[in-house]
Amino acid sequence: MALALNIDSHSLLERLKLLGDLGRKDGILTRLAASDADKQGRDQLVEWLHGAGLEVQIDRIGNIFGIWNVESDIAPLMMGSHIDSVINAGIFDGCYGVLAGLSVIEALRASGLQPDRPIVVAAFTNEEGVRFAPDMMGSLVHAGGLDADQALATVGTDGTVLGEELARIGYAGTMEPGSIVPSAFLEAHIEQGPVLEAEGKLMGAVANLQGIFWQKITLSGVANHAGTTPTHLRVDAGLAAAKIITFLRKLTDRSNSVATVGTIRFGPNAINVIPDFAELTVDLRDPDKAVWETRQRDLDSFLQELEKSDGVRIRTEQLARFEPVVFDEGLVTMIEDSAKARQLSCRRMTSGAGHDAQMMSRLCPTAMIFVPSRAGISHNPLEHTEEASLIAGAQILLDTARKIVGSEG
Ligand code: HGY
Ligand code: MN
Ligand code: MN
Repeated sequence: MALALNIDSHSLLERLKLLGDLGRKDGILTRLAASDADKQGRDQLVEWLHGAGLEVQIDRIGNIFGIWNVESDIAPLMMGSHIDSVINAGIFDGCYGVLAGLSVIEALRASGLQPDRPIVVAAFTNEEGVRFAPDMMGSLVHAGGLDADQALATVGTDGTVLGEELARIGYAGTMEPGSIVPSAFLEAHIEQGPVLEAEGKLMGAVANLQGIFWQKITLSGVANHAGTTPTHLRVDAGLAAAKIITFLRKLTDRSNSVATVGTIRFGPNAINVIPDFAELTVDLRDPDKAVWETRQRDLDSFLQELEKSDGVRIRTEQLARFEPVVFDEGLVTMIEDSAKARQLSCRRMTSGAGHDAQMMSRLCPTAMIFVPSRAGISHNPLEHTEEASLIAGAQILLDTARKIVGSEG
């Protein structure tokens, strides 16, 4: 019978609240990658990692690693997620996975149990991709999917350069990205969707994660007088942009696909001038690779039609394209068994959101643990998960980690 081991739930919950306040301005939490707010969160995390007795390494893309060095010829178990946020965010997205991973390491070290391999907790740079595209950038570079120098040269939505921003906040590390190739990667995360709560399930064993396609679309029309230009003589970039938004909803309605136009801007952006410029971004996802690829082709054909019908010129730029991934069956089963052993209801599920685990699955066996999100809300300050679920999820992470590193006691 394995020795029961528990995480320090009080410290996990306290740290989540504390980290959730770092970078807040006028009550709004926005901790965009490589910003001053991100630095505050990073500094606090590094302090906690040192306090846990871990070796701290920062790589060239600013990924942070807390390492429990153990003499072994087995590659490390890695757990982790991200601490950067979207705009006006909640406090659990990403942070939960990093702090749960840290609490697991602390519980194992306090128990005196000796793992059969090193254990690492990671906080990956720029998972959200809101300031610098693509998202999951730090873990993508770590997994070899994007060249580090190319990533560092990325220009953000605010015109800054990622590498310069990381240097400015003191997180342009020296370790070569990808230096730590784990034997397994586990990520605990809030579900950010409605499924677990709707089904009254406490845990999610994430078996797969949907494909993500991000594209910037720029439309050029003809600026003209809003009052004197008859409708049939207009070349209206704003109208064409609106047609894209409604097309995407029609394309994905009543399907497994989801499409979002989250940003849009017009030029010259004046109340009485027909816009000659529109720029928007598309986020298009589906768990089925073939369907996801068809949707992208459908969008492409629609844009070609739109150029003809509206006389606008359209340019597209791909910002991210990550295929659906299937996680490691063995690890998913381990997570299910850990939940069962603690009589926690659990169901297998797909992740609608992108995660660092999506990238790490290119390197090693990977899986995720989900805990319920109240009303399925996330990327919103109302994001909330009950304390009991946060603790239970971290416990499952600990129990699963113990199975992997042979510290069942
Ligand atoms: O976009 C996503 O799904 C993640 O939150 N970066
Ligand atoms: Mn996240
Ligand atoms: Mn997110």
